[in-house]
Amino acid sequence: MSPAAAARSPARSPDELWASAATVLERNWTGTATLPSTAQYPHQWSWDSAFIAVGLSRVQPDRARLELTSLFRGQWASGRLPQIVYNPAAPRRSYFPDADFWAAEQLPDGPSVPTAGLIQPPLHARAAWSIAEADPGPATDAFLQTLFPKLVAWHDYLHTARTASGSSLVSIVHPWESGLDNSPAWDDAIAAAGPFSPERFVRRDADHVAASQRPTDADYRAYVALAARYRASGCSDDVARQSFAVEDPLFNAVFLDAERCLARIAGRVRPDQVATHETAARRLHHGLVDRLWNTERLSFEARDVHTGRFSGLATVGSLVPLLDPWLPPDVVARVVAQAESPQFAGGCRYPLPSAALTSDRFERRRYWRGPTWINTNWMVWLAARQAGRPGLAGQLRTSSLELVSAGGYREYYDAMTGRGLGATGFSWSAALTLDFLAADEGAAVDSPASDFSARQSTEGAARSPRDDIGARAGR
Ligand code: 9WN
Repeated sequence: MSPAAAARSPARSPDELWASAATVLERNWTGTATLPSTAQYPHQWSWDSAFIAVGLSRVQPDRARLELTSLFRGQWASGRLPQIVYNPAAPRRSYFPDADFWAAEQLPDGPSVPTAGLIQPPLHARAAWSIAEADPGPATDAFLQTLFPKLVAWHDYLHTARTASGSSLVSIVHPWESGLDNSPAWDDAIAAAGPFSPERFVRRDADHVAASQRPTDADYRAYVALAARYRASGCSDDVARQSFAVEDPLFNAVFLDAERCLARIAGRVRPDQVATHETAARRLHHGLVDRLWNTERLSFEARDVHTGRFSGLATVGSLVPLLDPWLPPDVVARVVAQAESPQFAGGCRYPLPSAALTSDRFERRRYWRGPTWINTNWMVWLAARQAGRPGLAGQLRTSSLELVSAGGYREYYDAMTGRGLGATGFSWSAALTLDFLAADEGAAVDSPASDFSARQSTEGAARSPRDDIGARAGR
């Protein structure tokens, strides 16, 4: 850690953080999966489970494997991996939209357990690879063998069913599919998809979190109306038929990274398929650069598939394509400069704000329109390490650990003051804290094999918080 970072190191010791993060995950564990937050989100969410599995791989790899295995119980015959796998033990009316809203099991290709019809960013191969790195051995080998075809089916679904004509990129057909649900990047595409016929529903999301930190009623009405339209289309895979269809830099960069991870997993279980997934990652690279790099604003931006127009907005999602290892050096330099500029890290005490601080759409406390999130910090941290940018990576790791240390494991945080916002006892904030703490800060990550051996040798030499928690968890 640099002297500057050390001077700003968290008030709570790494051991305390480690233990408290593991406790949050323990509390949110249902026996087969981890709830994002018991009161606010009482089901299993797709990309949450991936982040959670990354963290669990550091403390309880058996549980990390079970987390992903139970999520894939909800996979549809088409390969679709849904946004939510509903928890039968959740109290009735504790979350909306519920399983009855989707009635997904009634669709011809629907799942055998109740799920939502939408999807979320495909981080699952990254999570599986994290498990492979953290816990090599026969249990992980067997797990990868079983999971590999399911990951392939999920990725195939995205490549074939979710791309607009002539594009290699995935389109999201609802803001909830982005994971950055209320981002200002969707405002124009939502407006163009309206007007929306009124749906009868009761919001549950402001039961536990202040309404000022959640979407406005108007935005929520649009989300529910778009979801109802999608359900009415039979959760159609025809992107052109959907009134909201957007190519998003974060979603597609995560997918590119997932294809690279799947190529590595193939190297373990199906060497004949390595090249297929490397090629798919390359296709996504070309799509990202050709379609989502705005050469006028020198920024990655979401693009409306129907109008071809860029969102015109920089959000934290604009920085995630740094995960692409083939970006031209001038694009890498520009994205890093953007991350460090007054738009993002340079303008606040606790980066990275979810929307540019300089935008007139920035809202300090409303979810995804300004606050800092641990999961986006983690993705840009991973990307910055991969891109050989230790300064940015170190800043994001320190900022994240300071946030959870002072504010607890909250859903998001005020980028100016660090105040915790949204749900409490939030699983991915806890899980990714474990990953930040366990990571060897100096190691390069582009070559997973060398990264893992470097980490093993440092862990072998020094007492790690992981050893304590492993012992407490009875490993
Ligand atoms: C809708 C569970 C999810 C996250 C999303 C986050 C929020 C849900 C909601 O919570 O979305 O999916 O009801 O607001 O935006 O990224 O997966 O933690």
